[in-house]
Amino acid sequence: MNVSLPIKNIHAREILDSRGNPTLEAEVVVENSVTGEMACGRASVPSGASTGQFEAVELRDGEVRYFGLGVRKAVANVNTKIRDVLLKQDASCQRRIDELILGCDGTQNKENLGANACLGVSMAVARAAAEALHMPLYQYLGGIHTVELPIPMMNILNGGKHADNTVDLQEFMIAPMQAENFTEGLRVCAEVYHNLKGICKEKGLSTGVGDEGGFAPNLPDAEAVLSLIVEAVQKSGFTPGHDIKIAIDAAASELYDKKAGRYFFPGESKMKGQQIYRDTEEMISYYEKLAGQFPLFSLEDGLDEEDWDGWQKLTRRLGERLQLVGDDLFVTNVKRLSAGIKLHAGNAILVKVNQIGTLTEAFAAVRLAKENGFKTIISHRSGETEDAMIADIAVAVNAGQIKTGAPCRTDRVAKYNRLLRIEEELYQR
Ligand code: 2PG
Ligand code: MG
Repeated sequence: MNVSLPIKNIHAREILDSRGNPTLEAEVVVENSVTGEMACGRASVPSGASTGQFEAVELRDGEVRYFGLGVRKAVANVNTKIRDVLLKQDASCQRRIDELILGCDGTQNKENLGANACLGVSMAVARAAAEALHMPLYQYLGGIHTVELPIPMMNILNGGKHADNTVDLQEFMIAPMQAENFTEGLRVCAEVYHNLKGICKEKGLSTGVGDEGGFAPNLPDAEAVLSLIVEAVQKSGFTPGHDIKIAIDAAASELYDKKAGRYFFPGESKMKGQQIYRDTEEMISYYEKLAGQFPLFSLEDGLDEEDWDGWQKLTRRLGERLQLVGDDLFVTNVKRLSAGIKLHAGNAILVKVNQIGTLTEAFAAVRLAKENGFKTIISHRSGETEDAMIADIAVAVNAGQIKTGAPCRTDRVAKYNRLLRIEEELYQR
């Protein structure tokens, strides 16, 4: 007898994210048609700070409470419209569920219901289905193909919109290249993180952290950050470029001055006492120089989200040497990713489920990327919750890489700890 999992109830509420802003949490109750058992899945929605302008719409109330950031409208949409459409539907048909949500919204960018409303339910349905079938979520989503733990891209130094320091590029991450498994890779990165803290202390630099748990000292430029990280890697007994490589998320759309047609570096300008601008050519040459001096392997959002020409040039110049990751450029959207593939703009995609609003669409982006030789990285947002679903997703789709912040702040560590448990389940039992 085939099992089905009719949805019995759906409920959403407003909770807080890691920045103290409201976000949406959804719960879905299903019944196992064979055993009659009930199961509940809960999921919460993350939120970005350096959001891409082409992301699906995050519905905010715009009222006085919470400075306009309340999500009661999105919550109401779940508790009425989405609930009405999904009650009695089979939670084990994720694609059908997500299609019904899309149909209920009826817009291209989910402005009607809100991508936060859509995603909360989409995720909670998957979790409820996995619960009802007594399966780990990664296995429910990925089946027997779940073999690969992702390499962590650990953000140990924060800048840009994620911190109040003078570092203009948003994220400086380390990745363990030689670790025999995820558990070891995590240890390697965490040790470097602790040594980076010690070095900052010695140099009289702040050890306060940014939104993603990385340190956020005032430093003059990217070279200074990278030198510090290399020092921390060496102090930890690892070889930069061999054991550990470095990734940058420039989040360049945030630096782009549309009118001037070039990129402005406010922190570097302040530290050096002169206005620092770089045009597209200069940005590419700058990255080229950094890649020559430091063991970089990955560069995310090196240029603005609308600069397709620039991205093509960047990919021609550095695509053989670096993983060039589109985050704001692709926004987990198969249409934008298809354009990138055609134009040879970038060679990897950052996948954030809330950029697009349903699991089915996010998985479609991963599939399209893989079919075209693009690398995939499952990513958190700078505003997170204790929900660690991205860990399960990274394993389920064999993404290869995950970006989920520093080994600091429980909203980040929850994902790493979930991956430790998954690795144990898959390989050590
Ligand atoms: C990014 C993300 C996550 P935000 O730019 O990659 O690190 O930041 O969630 O603020 O968009
Ligand atoms: Mg990014």
